[in-house]
Amino acid sequence: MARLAAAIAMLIAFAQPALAEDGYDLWLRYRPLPADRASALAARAGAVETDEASDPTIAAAVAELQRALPSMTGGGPEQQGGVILIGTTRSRRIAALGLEPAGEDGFIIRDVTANGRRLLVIAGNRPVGALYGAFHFLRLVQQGPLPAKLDIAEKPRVKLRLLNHWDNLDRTVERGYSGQSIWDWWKLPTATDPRYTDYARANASLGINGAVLNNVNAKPDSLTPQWIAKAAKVADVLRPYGIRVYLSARWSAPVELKQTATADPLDPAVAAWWRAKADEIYRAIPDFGGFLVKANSEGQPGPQDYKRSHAEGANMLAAAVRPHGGIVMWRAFVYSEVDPDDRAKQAYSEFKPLDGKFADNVIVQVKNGAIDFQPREPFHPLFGAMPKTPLMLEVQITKEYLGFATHLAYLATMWAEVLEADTFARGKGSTVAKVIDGSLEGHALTGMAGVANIGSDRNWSGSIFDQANWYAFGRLAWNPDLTPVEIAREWAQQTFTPDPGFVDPTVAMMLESRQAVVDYMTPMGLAHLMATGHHYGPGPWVGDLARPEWNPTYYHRADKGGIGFDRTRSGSDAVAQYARPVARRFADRRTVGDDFLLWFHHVGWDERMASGRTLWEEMVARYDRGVAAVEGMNRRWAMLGPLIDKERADQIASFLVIQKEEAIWWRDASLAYFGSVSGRKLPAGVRPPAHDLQYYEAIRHPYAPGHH
Ligand code: BDP
Repeated sequence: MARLAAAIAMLIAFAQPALAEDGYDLWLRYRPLPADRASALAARAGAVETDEASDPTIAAAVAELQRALPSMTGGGPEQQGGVILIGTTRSRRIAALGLEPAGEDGFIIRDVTANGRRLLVIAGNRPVGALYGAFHFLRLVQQGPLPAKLDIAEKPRVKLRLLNHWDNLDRTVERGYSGQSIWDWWKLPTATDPRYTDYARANASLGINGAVLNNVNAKPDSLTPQWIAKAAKVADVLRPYGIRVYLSARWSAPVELKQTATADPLDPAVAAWWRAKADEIYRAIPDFGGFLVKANSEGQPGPQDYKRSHAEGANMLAAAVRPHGGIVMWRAFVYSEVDPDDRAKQAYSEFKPLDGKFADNVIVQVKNGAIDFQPREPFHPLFGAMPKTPLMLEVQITKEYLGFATHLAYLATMWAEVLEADTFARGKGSTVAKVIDGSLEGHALTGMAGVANIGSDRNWSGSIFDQANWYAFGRLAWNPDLTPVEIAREWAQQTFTPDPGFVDPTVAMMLESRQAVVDYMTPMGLAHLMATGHHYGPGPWVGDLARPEWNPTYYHRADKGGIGFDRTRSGSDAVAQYARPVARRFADRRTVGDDFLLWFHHVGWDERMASGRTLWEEMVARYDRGVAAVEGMNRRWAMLGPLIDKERADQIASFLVIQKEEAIWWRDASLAYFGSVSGRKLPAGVRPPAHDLQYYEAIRHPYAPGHH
């Protein structure tokens, strides 16, 4: 009997977490380290100590270390070596060390000797700083051998680091390609899911500190007591991880809920309703972050329905949440079918005159480009143009326009391109990064939002490589100056293996991947050429939709003579919305560069490009280059896949095949169409499209995911 009990105890002691590599563990895999690294780690960090275990955030940090370290070192409690001391500067032991972490969310990781004992200290001013420090430490451990002495101090550059979930109350996800919403609204608030905690851990590991739970195309129901209780339950689970909950608010909610006669922001009854609603939400969620609003955009109601401005609308809501320390994120993604002006100009035209008119707890949320999350857009002209208003950057992590969840497109390169772009708002060096981190104009309220790619799929993001985009978003929101290559490297090291034989070529593939998508979908500054509705696959021929600016033909303007949207003075003059040096560069055919050529210029098919080719030949070459890049990725993965686990390797391999087929589809359909419009023949030796144009035009995909 005793022997049996002992055997069971042994089994329990040696039970390892299941090692299935289905992607669920993301970059927090904590797999056993090779023996030398394991013993070095145990000697350094065999046990965890804290004086603040009663704090739920510190407890979460300790739990993470205690889950990770034994798993990586392979050691049970008897193998303890060095000690990690974790906590805040409020703890006496940490205060005695004289460490000074920076800011509210910053942390320090340092090897110290105290009373003859070697300690690895992870400290923040607040518990969440310590939590971020713990995750940072685990990131380093998973990346390879630790340096002999750690002395790290970090703090985030941006205050609001938020995911925007476009999740509907029926659990569908607008533009979501990873299954259903992770929020199982139907079962909330009584039942939660362990996934919520793992979601929180993953976000906290990156420093993401907020989540807007519901779609910007919001329903009024999400503001009813029933749904507030559900959101409150989610907030309870996320809170220890430093993540606040926000809600998208539908402008006309009080009217639709039959509680006010109007949604006019200047009507006192409307303001009173929102104040009471905010009070009610804060009673349920004391640290509620605030509201995100899509107003007067794509059919959504808004203050303009009552002849009031965006600022009047935003300020009314801001007053409602102000007593509780809440904020309003007001989206600048607006364009109107009754405005005949270039869609790319409309957000600037509406918002620029409102600079200085927003309350100080309002931040205006601006997409990276002026149209709509296309594979490549020049930076949005509002960046740098509203110095008196805090602006937050909105990027789309879910790949609505870059191949859904199957195409490999690493988006850090796209986001870095925007963050590094120089607005010249205050002379050279006025990058978008400095606009959104507040340093250019001295704003304290700063932010970056990413439209989440997270769903109920076992691997969270629909594909393994799409996890890298969630990861990269969080890392860039923490520090917009991190480079795509360093982010890709640390992600791949943690997600797969630190082996450079795998990591180096995988990172190289990631870095090329977004340009490949640009090349096979929308080369040379083209944009918005996708099929209608679901946005899956090519539709450059579409020109019969009700609203002019929904038609691909509106964007490419191809005819017998040439292609491209003239946004110079001879056209829509959108270039004039940029600061002078930028406007000059974009307006000049010699300086605009190939990447944005057709975004700003209408160019003759036979005009010569820098390469010496005609425009038509250059476009053909780009489409071919895009397809070739994906073929190359398939070949490379055939070598790399065997270096990792079969389950993930096989899924990646099969998705690369889908990407190849669809790259060819995009290329063939686009060339068939543009060839027919231009009347130009394919250059000698170029493979003709597999089918005629009618074939591509007839393709329908009524059941593509993510549609709304
Ligand atoms: C577009 C999406 C649409 C969103 C909209 C937005 O197609 O589903 O509602 O952006 O950002 O790209 O509001």
